[in-house]
Amino acid sequence: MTVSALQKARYAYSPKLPPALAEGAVIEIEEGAATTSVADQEAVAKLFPENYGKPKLTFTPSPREQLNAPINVGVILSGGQAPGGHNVIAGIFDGIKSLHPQSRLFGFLGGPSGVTDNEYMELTKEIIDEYRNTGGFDMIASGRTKLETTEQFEQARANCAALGITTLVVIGGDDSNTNACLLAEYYARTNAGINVIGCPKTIDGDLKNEYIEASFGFDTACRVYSELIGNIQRDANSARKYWHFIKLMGRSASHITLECALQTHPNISLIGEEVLEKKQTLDEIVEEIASIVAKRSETEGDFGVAIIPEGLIEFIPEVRTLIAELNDILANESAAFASMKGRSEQLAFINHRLSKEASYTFSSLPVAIQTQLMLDRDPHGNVQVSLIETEKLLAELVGLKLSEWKAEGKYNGRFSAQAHFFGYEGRCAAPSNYDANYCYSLGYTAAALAGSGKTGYMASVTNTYKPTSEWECGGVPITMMMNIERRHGEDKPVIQKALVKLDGEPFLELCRNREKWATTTDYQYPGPIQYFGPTEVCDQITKTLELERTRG
Ligand code: FBP
Repeated sequence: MTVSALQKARYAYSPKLPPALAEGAVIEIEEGAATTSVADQEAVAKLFPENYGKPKLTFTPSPREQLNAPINVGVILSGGQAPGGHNVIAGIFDGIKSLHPQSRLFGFLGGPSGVTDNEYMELTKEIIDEYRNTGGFDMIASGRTKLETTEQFEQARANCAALGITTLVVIGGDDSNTNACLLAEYYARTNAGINVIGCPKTIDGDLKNEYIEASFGFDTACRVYSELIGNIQRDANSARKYWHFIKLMGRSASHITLECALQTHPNISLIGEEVLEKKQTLDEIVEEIASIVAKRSETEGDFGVAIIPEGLIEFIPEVRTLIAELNDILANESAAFASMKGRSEQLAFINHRLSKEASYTFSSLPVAIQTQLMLDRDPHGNVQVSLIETEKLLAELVGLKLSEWKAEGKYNGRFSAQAHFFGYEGRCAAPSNYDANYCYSLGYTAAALAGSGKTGYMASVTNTYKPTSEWECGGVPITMMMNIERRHGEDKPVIQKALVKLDGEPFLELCRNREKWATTTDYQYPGPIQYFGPTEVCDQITKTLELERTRG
């Protein structure tokens, strides 16, 4: 295999570990007080009698101590790719080897289905070394199969037992970690002899709380998008003839858009959570954008950049109601819907079942968007917002609004729009130093939890806004993060998504600046991720983490 010069250099990078792990195997654990879930305590406790209330765990630096016998661990990558996944696996590998040199790591292939279908490979040093500090999930590949039925749990148990696996590590987002917790509960209840540990992954940044400071991949993905936004801003400011509408990944929460806004200072940054809070209609959003376009046309020129979170559409109250109704219809009448022939039959089927208000909203949307809203949900019941072209919808509606204003003599500019979607471009980038260190530490922490026989925990590494010499690590009970939500037409326990807090420092920082960024041209150009060089360039943390932890 030939590798690029950068990749070769990155192989040589040694990720840093928190002091509690740097000494080698960690067995010293400090247990905190009993914990409760973030909401719906009674219902969550009832569903997780084995795991609910477990204490939070903190590792303390301790002398090297090895296990008496090796352990076998299985690992699954679940959901969308996020930079740093390979380092989590490398961390697990090195961690279990430090616990006992004969310990073995098995990677289940293609996501959670690997463990039920018994598709796996043993991860040896040679394989691991080939992927250290690289982006992507291609070492074992990922998938979105949902592990939820007893039959799947039993298949997974049998396949793990055959390999002598006593801990399964699930690297995933909120939905995958919810299922990891269900699996942990089932295995504890049935004395299966298999523990389950989660790791917080998602570029979306919405799996975080007091103890999970960030989901891995968010840092790198935002840096890639910010580089691209900066490049487009330079182009916009050079050509001065286009308005660029850029949709950014982030299925529900708008953390990515907010972080990129803070890194690049675009003229318009829409935040879904604010739209919901202000109950803004689609028309109001369009009017707000059009007003900025018109104002800039008179002062700066007919150019600008607007960034839009892909989840925006779900935050617009009337569209949110529509999507909730669509979700229930598509979940409860999937067979009948599938039997409809052609788009017009499908539209009639849906319209007939929607409430009057939802039907009105649905009918007012362009047909392309209607069709995109009817597409299959993912296995967790989510609308696949990356397939909905909100950037084109907004560009089109803003164009129409400006034409109206022109006819009324209120606007005299020239509006020409370009639409972009940045998502997949950032998910497999080589992890930044932050993600390389964080992911390796998460994997090593998961190994330590496995070595201590813990289950139902998520690996946690905190203080990451400080130098690695001050990082702390341990485990957080997954039930602590749960509440009850409606999914696929049913109430289910799920990890609560961390949405953008409107009273949080990152959003307040945007508010303090957005008038200036809208009316002037104050673009920032962060440039590409730097892996080598001065620490203030290479070891930056996200603005979000910095503002949340140092000013929050
Ligand atoms: P995860 O939550 O699984 O990490 O995935 C996040 C994400 O990248 C979203 O930002 C995006 O909407 C979605 O995955 C795209 O999914 P897919 O890879 O299936 O197209």
